[in-house]
Formats: sequence, structure tokens, C-alpha cells
Amino acid sequence: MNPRPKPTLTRRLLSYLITLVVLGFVVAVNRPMMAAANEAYREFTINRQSYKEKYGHWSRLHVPDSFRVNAIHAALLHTGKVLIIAGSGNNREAFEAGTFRTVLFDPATDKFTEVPTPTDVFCAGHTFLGNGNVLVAGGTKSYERLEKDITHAAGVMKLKNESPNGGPRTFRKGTILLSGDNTRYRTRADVTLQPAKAMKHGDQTMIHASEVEVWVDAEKAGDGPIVRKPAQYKVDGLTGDDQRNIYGLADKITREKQEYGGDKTAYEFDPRTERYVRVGDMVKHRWYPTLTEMPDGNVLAVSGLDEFGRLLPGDNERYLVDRRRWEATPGLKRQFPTYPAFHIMDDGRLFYSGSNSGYGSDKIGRTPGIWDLTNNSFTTTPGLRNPRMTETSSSVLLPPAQEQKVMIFGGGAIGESPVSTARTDIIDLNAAKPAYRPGPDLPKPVRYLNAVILPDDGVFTTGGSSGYRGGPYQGDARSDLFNSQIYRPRANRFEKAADSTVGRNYHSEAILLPDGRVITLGSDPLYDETGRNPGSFEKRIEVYSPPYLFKKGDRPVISSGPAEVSHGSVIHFPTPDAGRAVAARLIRPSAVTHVLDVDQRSVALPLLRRPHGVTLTFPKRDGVMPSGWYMLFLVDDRGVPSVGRWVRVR
Ligand SMILES: [Cu+2]
Repeated sequence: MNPRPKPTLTRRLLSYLITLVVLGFVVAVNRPMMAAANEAYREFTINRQSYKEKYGHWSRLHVPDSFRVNAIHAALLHTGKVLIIAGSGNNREAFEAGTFRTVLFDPATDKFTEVPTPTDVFCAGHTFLGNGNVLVAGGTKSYERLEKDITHAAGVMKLKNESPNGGPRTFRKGTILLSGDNTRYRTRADVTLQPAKAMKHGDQTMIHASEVEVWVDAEKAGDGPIVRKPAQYKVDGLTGDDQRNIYGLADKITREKQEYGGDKTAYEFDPRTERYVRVGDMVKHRWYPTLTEMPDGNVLAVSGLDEFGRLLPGDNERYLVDRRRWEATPGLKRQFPTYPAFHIMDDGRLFYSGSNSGYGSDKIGRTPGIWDLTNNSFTTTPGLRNPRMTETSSSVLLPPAQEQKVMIFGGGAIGESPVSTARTDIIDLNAAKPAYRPGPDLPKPVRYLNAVILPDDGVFTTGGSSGYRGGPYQGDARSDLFNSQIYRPRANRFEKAADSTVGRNYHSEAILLPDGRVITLGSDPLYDETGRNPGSFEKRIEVYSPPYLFKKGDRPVISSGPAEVSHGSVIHFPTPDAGRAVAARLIRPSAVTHVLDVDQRSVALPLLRRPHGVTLTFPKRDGVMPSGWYMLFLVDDRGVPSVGRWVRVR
């Protein structure tokens, strides 16, 4: 028999190709089945009791269509409801239509309700006041305009008046300003210019010109009207003395990007009436400010962009709670990037963790430190690793607040940088020379990590993305992170928690609910799944139930107790579970936006077991326990907390 001829190269290649095609076909046909099998196995695993006991469990909340809003801000009210604020929700059409949204969600009944929203509070600052109202201040006056959309040169025109006579002068929108070569620029809004001030210095009278600022746009499109140098402009139509006394000054008129402009409107949101109550306007317009309640109960507003989208260079201001109005604090001039994160220390000073979000100088106000408001001194604190990656990081006053330890999580380099970090660092503010020390790394580099203090002293951390706004990261088009983990301060390590199913990056929030669950909302990805088209705002809401909710046996119960307590008081709370109660925690509810939550803190209450209850000692110091509403949790020997009981601290 002749040996079989060796197949030619062509034949061999052909047979490989056929095998490949057949294999590919088999895989393609079975892929949905394999994916379904994987999914079924995952479902089976995460729903097992033993898995839930160890890692907790996520569930999706049903949100009726009419209440699907862009959750930019969220706060837990002492009525137990979650305040969800969108304003215009980072949606230009909504802004231009004047459609501003706020909804309330009641986790006890799963019901949503609508709240009328008078102005655009998108990207305002907020914090709780001692009476439980949420102070909401600033917001959006104008949307950004990108360079590619700017057809007409524009700039900020300072109108000046050097005459003390003639009273206030109003210049209508559309007023023309003329450059030296008679190029025409139109004002964008009505403005009123006060007369100059005449001031006596000894026997001399000095005139201080008044001024008001307004956007102007070139009448003609294109680059012709661009002016790059400071220059003086004539107001069209003025003659004689008026023309000499009243004029315009502009640093530049260009086709550069115009940032979002801040608003100066302020409200107290009243949880009882569920309405915004207008209070005095802020001194400055602010977009992305931080509001911090101070130990005296007043509120400090720091940073933000002004109405022309310029970073406020350290002009901070104070809200006087009793008078419901704002006043400038020239004695507290200090510049920070937008949404700087402050934590009130036990002695009333503010610790700036270095976390911030959005905009700011790359040099000024980026270093963490302790700010003494009594003399405006600022002592920087050393030791933070990756100090250039604090933007979009988060920071938490670790539980319990008495230990005065702050932890910073992740963050990215300034602006739309592709760089982010998995670093956590911890600082002990009780130390003689406080300095950040290395904490355990997060599983992955992350921006926008939401961090929530749990009643069992764990810090639940979830979501975020490695790339800017969930966008490209090291070759992947999308970079949302689904891993969650609980930081255990005692053990100084992260424990794995169940994966979430919804990505949460920029403009997302997470909040502890009174029943011990955590609600997560929002996310504003730059791109869609393909990484090619613009992303859409994430409107789904997820709720995480921590492992303690799956332990066998009943949760401890606080049967009753006073609704109000004062600093330094010792109070008996009846409970049938006194025998197994090991800890009591007073948790101040979250008010969060842009991973900034200066309100959240957990205060330890020393506990004495009695036959039919526990006796709790409340701290004396405002800096440990600022006045306001808190949730009181009793925690048993298995680490299982009671449902939070609302207590007002006076
Ligand atoms: Cu924002």
C-alpha cells in the first residue's frame, strides 16, 4: 500500500480554518447559555444565607418613573426620609426650562414625594443646623459654555462710576460698550451701578469709585473682537461728565471656555413642612462651596466659583443661624479648592483632610492641615502619600469621633487626569504632632469612593471609578468599580463586601438609613457603555444590607427614651436587651454631595448596664458632638445594631 501522501500546506491550513470556524460557531451558539449559567450561579451564591451573613446583600429599589431624578445631593432628615436634590441635575435643557427637582424618599414606606424647588440648587453647599433644618446655599446661576460652542468673544466687564452724584444708574441688558477702535460688546444682564463714595480723610475728601461686574459678548462673531489685554471701554450713549465718570474695564475678552457660574440664594429646608424656606442671600455667589456647622451653631461657607465661574480667592462667609442671614468673614480669608472637606475637631478647630472636588489652583490650598478659626492660623499636617491625588478623594472622621482619627480614601490628580490612587492614610489628631500614616490600600485605584459609617464601627466603602467620571482607565473604555469593602478601624483592614450592581462615579451618594441599611444613588458618567457616546445620568437606586442584618436572632431594641438630650447628660434608656448590649453609638446623619460629607460622624456613648435598660453618658464638648439630630444605636455582643432612634442634642 502506498503511504498516504502528506497533506499539502494549503490543505492543512484549510482544515485548521474549518476547525476554527466550527469551534467559533459552537461557542457563539452556546454563549448566551454559558452566560445565563454563570449568572444563575452568581444569583444562587449571593442569595445564600451564609453569603449574606458574611458579605451582606444588595437589592434594587423600585423608583416610579416620575421620581427618577438626577441625585446630585442627598441627606437623611430626622423624619427618617431621604432628601434627594437634583436642581437642574447637570442637564442644560432642564436649566434653561427652569425645571428644578427635589424629591423625598421614605425608606419606611418606600414612597416618594415631590418637593417644589424654587431656584437651581444644583451644586449648592449644605449642612444640618442644630434644629434639624438643612441649610442649602449657593447653586447654579449659569451653565458652562465650552470653547467649541463659543462663537462670540466674551468677558467680564467691570463698570465703574467715579461720580458721587446722580444716584444709582441702571444699565439694561444689551447696553453697548465700545473699545478704543469702536468694536461693540453687549451686556448680558441688567445691572445697577451705585454712585462713588465720597470719604473724608482729615480735611481731604477722597472719591472711591463704585463698580459692578457683568458678562459682555461681542456683537460680531469670530476672532476679530478678541482683546487679550486689560483695556478701558466707553459706555455707548453717555456724553459729557457721564462719559468721563462712567466707563468699563475688562481684563480680557476671548473665546475661552466659560465655567459654571455660582448663585447666592440660600434656603433652610424644613423636614417638618418639607419645604424650602428662603433665607438671606449669601454675600458671594457660590458654586461648589463647602458648608460646615461650627461649634457655636453658626455655619461657615468656604470656597466655590463666583457668578462668573472664577474661584473665590479665599472670601469665606458665615451664616448667623439666629438671624438667618450671611455676613462676610474678612478675618477668615483663606483659599481652598472647591468642596474642601472639613472635619470639626473636639477643640473646635477644623481639620482639612485635603479632599476636595472640582476646581482650584494646583498650588494653593491643597495641603491638609488644621485651621484655627479663632486666629485664622493654618498648620499643615505632613505624611500624606500621593499628596497630588486628593481631588475626588473622600475622607471620614473614623468611629468613634472621640478618637479624632481621620481617614482619606483614594482620589485622583487634578482635573481630568487619568491618574488615581488606591491609597488610604490615617491621621490621629490627638497626637502631639498629627501626621498622616499609611492605611491599608483599597483593592483598586479609585476616585469618588463613597464611605459610610456603620453603627458597628465599620466604614462601608463602595462604588467610585478608577478613571475620571467612570471613563477610560489603562486601556478600558469604562472604569466603574463594583467592589465594596468594610474598613474595620480596630483591625486596621478592609473586609470584602458584596459587589454592587450599579456603577457610581461623579455625582453619586451613599447614606446610612435609620434601619441600618445603606442607600446609594446617582452617578454621572462621561461616556456610555461603548465609551464613544456621551453618558446618561444613573437614576437607579440600590440599597445595601450589611452582614449584621443577616445574623440569626432578634436585633436589640431601644424601648423608649427622651427625644432631647443635652451635652454632658447621663440618661437611662429602657431596653429588654441590656444584658447583651455592649456599645451605644450616636450617629449624625449624612448630608452628601461630590463625595463630600462633613456632617457624618459617630459618637461613642459610655454605657452602664442596668436591670431594665442602659445608662448612657453624653459627651460635654460641642466639637465631639455638635448640636443637632442624631440616630442612637444600641449594639449587641454579636455586633448587631438596633434600629436608630432619633435624638436631638442641644
Ligand atoms: Cu458637580
